[in-house]
Amino acid sequence: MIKTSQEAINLENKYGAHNYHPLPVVLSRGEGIYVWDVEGKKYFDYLSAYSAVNQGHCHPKIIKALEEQGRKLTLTSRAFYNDVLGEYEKYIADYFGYDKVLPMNTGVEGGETANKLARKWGYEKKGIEENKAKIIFAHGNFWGRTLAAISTSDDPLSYKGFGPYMPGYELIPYNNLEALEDKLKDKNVCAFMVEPIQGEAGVVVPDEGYLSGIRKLCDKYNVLFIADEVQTGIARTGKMLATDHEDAKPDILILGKALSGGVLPVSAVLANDNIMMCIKPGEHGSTYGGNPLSCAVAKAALEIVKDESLDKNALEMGEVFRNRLEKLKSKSGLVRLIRGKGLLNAMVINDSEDSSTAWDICISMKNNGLIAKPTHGNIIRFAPPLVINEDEINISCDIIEKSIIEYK
Ligand code: IF1
Repeated sequence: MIKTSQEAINLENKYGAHNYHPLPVVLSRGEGIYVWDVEGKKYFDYLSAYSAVNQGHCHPKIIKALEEQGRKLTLTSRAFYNDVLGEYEKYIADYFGYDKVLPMNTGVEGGETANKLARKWGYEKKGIEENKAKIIFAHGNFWGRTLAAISTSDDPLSYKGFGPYMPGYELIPYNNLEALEDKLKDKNVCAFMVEPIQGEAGVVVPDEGYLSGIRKLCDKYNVLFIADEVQTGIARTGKMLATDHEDAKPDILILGKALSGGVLPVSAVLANDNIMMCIKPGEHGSTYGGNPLSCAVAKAALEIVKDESLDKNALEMGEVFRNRLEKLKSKSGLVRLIRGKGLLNAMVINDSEDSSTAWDICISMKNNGLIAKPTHGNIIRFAPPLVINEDEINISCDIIEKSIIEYK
């Protein structure tokens, strides 16, 4: 049993791969918007596990679903039917307005599934020559750590040293419809996969009209619009989906993270029959994909988003948050800009990308009772659970303000 934070850190250093550089805080309890460290210190959680804990830590309704199903049937594999999957599939397909869902586990498995679906559709429905299908991505994209996902990355931290890379991918600038139209004229292009707001790139919000422009161009050139809503979905940006901010319904929708409220890995790919039925029995799968425990947890997590109007709350609290931090710009030369939508926001620090300023500010916020983490060097992402209220936003902004103003 871990008694001190240092003990936990030492164990992770000695026995765990060093594939992360965590903030020096050791969490041992979570409830709603708060987490506590081993010594019992309380923090506002402003990362929400990269937007997986939108419903708040250990939401009682999700934990109840986990316990009840966990005592009954957790995993059958898809070799057999079970009495939970079909009901969940209907629930989530109706919830987002698609014919069908293909259930997976992690976000990147959702992305891989979407890529396979798009290629298969390209060959069977668009008539692209076998092995010639191309998928277009935007510079700054991030959709996970598999070899395909790093093959589309232009961030050396993601791809360097892991080659050779998956062919059939091309990159264009984000938020640029002319560049997109240019690429879509290529008959071998089967899809354009994009985040409606780029998360890891530092909460990059595209111009109004970008998403609906993608929709129109994909219709014009018979190309599938794949929306990676693993981070922006499930009410994070103030709408159920970030693509709901415009007339931009994707052909393939990828969900993950908060689909399970941070309780266990659940992802999903949604599409209509003309696309989904291109994958035949035995052509794709996963041991845990669609397991009864995940279905019960995900259904509860989705019900909460509607019951507690988390999209509306994220929209309103996001306004309060950005208004507060905008004021900070005039009080401190450290804050270059604030950007975001709903409760997916970021602060760009007035220092170079490779400076330690953003990290140092996160350390000082931690000492003041709020945990957040820089994405790239000089950008701090702020993404609290969507259940946060106005008083809690103001108290946490006091902490952010204090940490920035005191920073020397
Ligand atoms: C890490 C951040 C990184 C994602 C989008 C798919 C996935 C992710 C838009 C894959 C995952 C996680 C991965 C985690 C840190 C975090 C992250 F953007 F959220 F901050 F890295 F960029 N699409 N994002 O953001 O989902 O397979 O992880 O379930 O790898 O360090 P996953």
